[in-house]
Amino acid sequence: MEAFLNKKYKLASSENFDEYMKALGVGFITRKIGNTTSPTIELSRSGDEYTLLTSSTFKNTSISFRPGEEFEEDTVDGRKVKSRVDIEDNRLTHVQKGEKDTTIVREFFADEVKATMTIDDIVCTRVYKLVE
Ligand code: ACD
Repeated sequence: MEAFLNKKYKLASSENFDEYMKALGVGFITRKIGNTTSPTIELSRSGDEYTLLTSSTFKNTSISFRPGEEFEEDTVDGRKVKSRVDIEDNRLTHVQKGEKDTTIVREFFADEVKATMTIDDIVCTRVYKLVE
């Protein structure tokens, strides 16, 4: 994962995000914002703690975690969940357990990050391109 630290990737395409947000119980107005916002994500590391920063014109959020250790997360849409992130090679697997369980797998590459977000039988795919 070292090769992908401190790099900014900006959302370039998104499929099924509205369905994903609906399944999470996100309301109409927030979904509108979600569907028209292109956030930037950036992963950094300090010692064995990683931080994933998500920035947008709407809100900025960040999670800090040690791989494999559960932590409490307040999500951008207002859920309180118990989260855990595992890192394997270039893949970050983020599981959120709450009223609804969801998994976000982020695969890092030199030029893009591919996020696959799953809830129930709904799969949302978001691709972020390296900001040069
Ligand atoms: C991303 C956004 C990931 C958001 C994942 C789940 C949140 C569920 C619903 C979103 C609700 C509002 C979304 C509004 C804006 C989206 C960007 C916010 C960035 C802080 O990682 O692509």
